[in-house]
Amino acid sequence: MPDLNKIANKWQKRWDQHKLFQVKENSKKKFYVLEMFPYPSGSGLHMGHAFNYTIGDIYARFKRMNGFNVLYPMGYDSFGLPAENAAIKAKSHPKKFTEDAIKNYVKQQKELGLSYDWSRMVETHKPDFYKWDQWIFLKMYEKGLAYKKTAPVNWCSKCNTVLANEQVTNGKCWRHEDTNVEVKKLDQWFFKITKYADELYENLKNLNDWPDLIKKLQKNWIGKSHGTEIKFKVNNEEWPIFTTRPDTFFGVTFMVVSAQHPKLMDLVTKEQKNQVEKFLSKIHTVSQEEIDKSEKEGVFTGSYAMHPLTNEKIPIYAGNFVLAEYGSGMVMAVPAHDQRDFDFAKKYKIPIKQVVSSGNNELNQAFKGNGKLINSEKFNGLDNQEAKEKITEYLKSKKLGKKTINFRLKDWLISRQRFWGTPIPIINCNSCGPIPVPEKDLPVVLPSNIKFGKSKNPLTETKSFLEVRCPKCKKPSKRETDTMDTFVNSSWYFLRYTDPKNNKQIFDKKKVNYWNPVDLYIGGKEHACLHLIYFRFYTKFLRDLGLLNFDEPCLKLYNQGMLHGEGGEKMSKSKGNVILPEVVSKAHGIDSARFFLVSLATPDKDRDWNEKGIEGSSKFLKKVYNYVNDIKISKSSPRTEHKINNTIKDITLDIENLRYDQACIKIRNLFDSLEESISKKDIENVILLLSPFTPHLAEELWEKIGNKPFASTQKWPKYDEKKINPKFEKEEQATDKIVSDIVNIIGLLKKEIKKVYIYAIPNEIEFYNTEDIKKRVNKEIIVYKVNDKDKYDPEDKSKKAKPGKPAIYLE
Ligand code: ANZ
Ligand code: ZN
Ligand code: ZN
Repeated sequence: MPDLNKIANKWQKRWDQHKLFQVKENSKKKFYVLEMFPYPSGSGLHMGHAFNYTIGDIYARFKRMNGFNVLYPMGYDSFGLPAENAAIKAKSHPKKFTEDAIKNYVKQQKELGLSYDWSRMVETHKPDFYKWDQWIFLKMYEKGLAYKKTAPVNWCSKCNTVLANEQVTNGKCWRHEDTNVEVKKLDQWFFKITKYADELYENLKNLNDWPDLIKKLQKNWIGKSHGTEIKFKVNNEEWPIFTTRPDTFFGVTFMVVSAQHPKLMDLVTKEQKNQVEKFLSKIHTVSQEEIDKSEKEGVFTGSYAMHPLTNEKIPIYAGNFVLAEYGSGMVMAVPAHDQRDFDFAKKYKIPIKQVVSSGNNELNQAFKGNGKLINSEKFNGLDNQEAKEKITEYLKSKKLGKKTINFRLKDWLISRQRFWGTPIPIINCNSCGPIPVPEKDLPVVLPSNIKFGKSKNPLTETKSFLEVRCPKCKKPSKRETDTMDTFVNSSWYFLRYTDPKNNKQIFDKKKVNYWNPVDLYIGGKEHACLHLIYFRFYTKFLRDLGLLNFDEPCLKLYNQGMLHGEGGEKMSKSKGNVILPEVVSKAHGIDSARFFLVSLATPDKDRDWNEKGIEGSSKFLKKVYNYVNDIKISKSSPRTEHKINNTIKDITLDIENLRYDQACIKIRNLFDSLEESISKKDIENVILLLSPFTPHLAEELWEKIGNKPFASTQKWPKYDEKKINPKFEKEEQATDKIVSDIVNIIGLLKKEIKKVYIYAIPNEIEFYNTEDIKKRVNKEIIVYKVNDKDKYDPEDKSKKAKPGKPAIYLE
């Protein structure tokens, strides 16, 4: 019996010694396989993570064997809150937690047999990495894309920091599903991602190999909307109001300004002040989620807007369903044609004026359909779709409005009030204001002598960090103590892999453009509107700096499925169903786990762990080992040649298209039909087919048949079309079919079966290979021609045989 565990150890060591998977730029065609790099958590990897990395590893190995120069790197997204919180608890430094965790990750990942180029590892908490975060910040600042402003922001009291909009779902923190996010007004740093809103939106069209779901989520998030901006006068000030329905312009009966609007109090009259303040104290946030679920509520501000065409006075309300940062934060409300406005008007007894004819005079809900305009002065009688254009044109001619495009996407709030992140390279001078740290002084390094005191961010109390002279006027000043959102690191780490040790530039232009864009990117769908938008933004920004010659970071995105515990539950410590790779390796060998995990379904599907399943895989691999151990290398029969060449043909396509499960089935079938005598070339090919899936076993067998290492770097087998024989193929299909029929019938019968009689029509009899079928169903098999006079057929079943469908009798 082979010891799969020992085999794995042996080959992992040799790969390491020979630096087998290290790559350099060359004249070959490149292929970049990337997995989203992990946050190195203290609890290490479980089998679910192992599954993710196996998906990429199989692809990388396959492409490598197919002659590509494959970049397949790994690194660690090692800044972040968990390490900081752990350090606070233990009164130590997050660096220690982080680096211990990374050591453990590297060890675990090596034990999975992943073929990374380890010389390219990046760790984002190291100054030689985050120096370039800071450099990018300075470039953004230079171009006006990094700025500071006081804004209502999302605050998580558990994280003790602000969050980006992308990090708030359903009004809760992304790390704390049980914690409501509060809105606070704070002075914060932003990146102007909105500069690229249109390109980020429009270019989704060109991402043909991205999952539709992700593209749809990003589209909604960016939210491009065509409409008209109309200027309303409020107390002698102009308010540009955004509407997608200029055709309903004459139906406006009130206005609603966001309860969070910075200028709200300017609109509130003395008489209404009390009422408004009472209302404001009641509402918490005005986020899209809140708007979607909570009841529309508001209060009169005391002010009026003037309708630009009718000169009517329109009352302005403050409301909880208007976003402060969309359009101008005020809407023209048309209760007859918008349901929110309708509900609001009913509640506060505001008139409802129909301007698109619904055919009914009274409405009991908003009419959103199309129709002819009414009550709209000279636009009466127009189709409302046409009226959109006409009214907009008219407003334009009067300089009262214009066509416009609005985006939902907001600028990315990047400051965090926490320690364990990239320091923002800014010095706050009392005389000069915020001054960027000169490039030559980078990196601004996190101090090591810190104490986590009462205020959560020790940077605010660490003098050696804090006190510095202003680069401009040289007066004593203070460093910025906010650090950057950890998502800045993952926005460009994939570029640094191409030149990870460069200490002169962020990366070499030639190198970065040789390897990029990423050809296959594997990761979870939960990043749709976080990382996967940010890294597109960074790519465009760095392109515009002249560093990159491509527009999109990755050509193909693949969302892997989840691995659940036995019984289908999510793997978690509290449920006690976490499967650890170390434990599985010890019991079954890591190759068995790799083979088992990808054989269950295509890698984008969820799957359950299953002890029986892994045992089955391990048994199969031992059978493979024993087969190679026992073979006589001489000649292959035509049938074997056929089978091997046909399998190469199929599997090559299966792997290329990430149908690993199909490939595994075909590998199993192949071993079912191999004979004891086989040619050297053929057995070599069979071993190479195994190599992406079970790389350690493949190396061992490669050596066993007398070859020099390494199987991992051999050429992928080519099939010979001439050896593929249609007759064998028919036979195979017929056998597969009859085997599955027999298995099904036996399953239904629920009685002990010993013999299986098969009655085939005469010219098909040659398709049914008794030995083959017997091997696979494990019963005695007797095959007759239907017209055989001497056949045993007590129930006259043979009459039922048809072409392609022999009859079966069981005993
Ligand atoms: C009048 C109107 C009449 C509207 C009607 C709709 C239907 P999208 O597609 O999302 O861009 N709106 C404008 N600014 C807003 C803000 N800050 N917060 C919440 N809603 C706002 O939606 C644009 C529509 O949303 C605009 O068109 C405006 O209401 C509202 F029968 O104007 B509409
Ligand atoms: Zn939180
Ligand atoms: Zn100064």
